[in-house]
Amino acid sequence: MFMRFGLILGDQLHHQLATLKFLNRAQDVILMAEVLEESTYVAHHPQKIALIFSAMRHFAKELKAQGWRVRYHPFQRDSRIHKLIDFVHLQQQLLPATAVVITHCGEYRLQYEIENHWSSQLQLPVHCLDDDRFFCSPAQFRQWASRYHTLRMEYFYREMRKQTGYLMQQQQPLGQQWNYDRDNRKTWSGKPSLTAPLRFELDQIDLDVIELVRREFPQHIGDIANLRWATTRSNALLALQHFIANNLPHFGDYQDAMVYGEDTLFHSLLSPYLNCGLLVAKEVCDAAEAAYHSGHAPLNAVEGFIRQILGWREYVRGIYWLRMPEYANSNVLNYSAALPQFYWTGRTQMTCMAECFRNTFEHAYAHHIQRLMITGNFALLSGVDPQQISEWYLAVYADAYEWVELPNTLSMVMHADGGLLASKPYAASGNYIQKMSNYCKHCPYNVKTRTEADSCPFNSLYWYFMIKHDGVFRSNPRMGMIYRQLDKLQDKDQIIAHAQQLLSQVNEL
Ligand code: FAD
Ligand code: DLZ
Ligand code: SF4
Repeated sequence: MFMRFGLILGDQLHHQLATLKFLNRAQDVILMAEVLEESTYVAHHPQKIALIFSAMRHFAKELKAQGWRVRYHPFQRDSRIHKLIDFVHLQQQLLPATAVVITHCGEYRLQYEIENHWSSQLQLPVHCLDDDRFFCSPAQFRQWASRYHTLRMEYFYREMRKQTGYLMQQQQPLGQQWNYDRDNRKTWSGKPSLTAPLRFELDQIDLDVIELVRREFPQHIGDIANLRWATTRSNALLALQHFIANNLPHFGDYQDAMVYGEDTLFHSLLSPYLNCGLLVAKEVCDAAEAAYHSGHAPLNAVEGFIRQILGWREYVRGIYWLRMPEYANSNVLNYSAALPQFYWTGRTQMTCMAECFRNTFEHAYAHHIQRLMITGNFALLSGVDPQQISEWYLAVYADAYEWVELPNTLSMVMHADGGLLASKPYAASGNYIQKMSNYCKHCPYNVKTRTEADSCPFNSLYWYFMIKHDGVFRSNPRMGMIYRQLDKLQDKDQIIAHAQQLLSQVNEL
């Protein structure tokens, strides 16, 4: 009887995955493997590895219960199986497979290997299926992109709203407005009250994996003890319900807020599940839209949330597959500074940065504004090599996969591609951070000054950034006001000297 292997990756843990729909459970065999190469190509946060391994083990168990034949390789550091292909090769020696089937993977590095080398190395046909967990395929995005000179997310998003019908009525956006971003910039000062993220009881599979990660990856930075992520689909569905019930109604208003000691506010914490397959984008958007129609959540919240998934998430994936592999080397500002050590130790006196690092290391999580406007903003202002900061973002978050991390880091944070995603860089001084958070109240630096010994480092670095890149940004119509302000500053020389001095001893900040 003819039999095929279906290889399922750690971020493809979905029961309706294209591979599973394509194969026949009566004759084909599913392969899954925990391997060294995937778990060390960056120094992933221990919680990210534990989430993936445990979710893989639970998923394999569910497949077996449904009648699939599954061959599963648990992690063994000294095994000969270092890479995914090694496991396929081993199974080939045991079972007479006639082909390998795989759903298109999320990272270029692995997809390239599979497309270009696996068939000849295995001497087997390798069929690659489209990943239909997304609303927009790379081919559809390419077609969309070919019609526009500037690839603005907003235009793409409107097209996706029309295609899916989310929050639409007779081809028009509900409320006669596509985007409620302007309503979504409130600061939070204690009300409405916050609900703690759900924590899930650990079962034996979770405990075994935690023990394994502790033992095998001791050098990876991040706490394993605080693992609170769901590792099964049923628990991920509970996390979705928890978000819709408690946080979605306020998601819009406080989307950009940051609060000392509060790590999650009204955010969903769903990205790790969306990205590894425990949840799919459609069911999450459906649940949010239903909450609007039932009167549970207001339009600005639901539109804001759906835009993140239907808009940003799909858009960055499209950009990634459109622009790779050259994209990964983008560096139009010619940045080369080393990533400061505090990105790995978390030790800095800058309270805003220390808070983001604490959240990151404790929970393998930081919300979007912490990533973009604090740790990202600092890397932009201090001229960090885009590849080093990209590697950091890929390592430290439970939701990090290159297809989503790279465009956010290179384009949105580092402006490394010259402004594909954003018409101006997301550079900000301490003034913005003070406006959107209460971090500065807890900080030894003075957010009001620029060039004193205790001045907020973001202030001089911000103006130094504008001065250094005058030739690039002055002509940008969205930055005219900033340059008019810069021209009026009397202390430019002191700013330059102060910023250069900070950068020369950046690890002391
Ligand atoms: P919420 O605030 O609740 O948002 C809801 C969902 O919208 C998220 O779960 C996510 O799926 C989606 N989303 C929101 N913003 C974005 C965005 N900019 N791009 C893509 N999807 C988005 N997201 C990842 O999933 N993986 C990454 O590796 C990743 N790296 C990032 C790196 C940088 C430098 C920046 C600035 C952002 C990055 N993001 C990444 C986007 C965003 O920060 C996270 O998706 C979000 O913080 C996840 O938390 P949440 O689920 O609570 O999100
Ligand atoms: C992230 C990750 C890790 C840490 N480990 C594994 C693994 O051992 N086996 C596996 O199949 N997948 C793992 N993954 C997810 C892959 O890295 C991911 O599938 C690719 O990067 C493609 O997106
Ligand atoms: Fe951050 Fe500056 Fe505020 Fe300190 S004063 S928290 S460094 S913005």
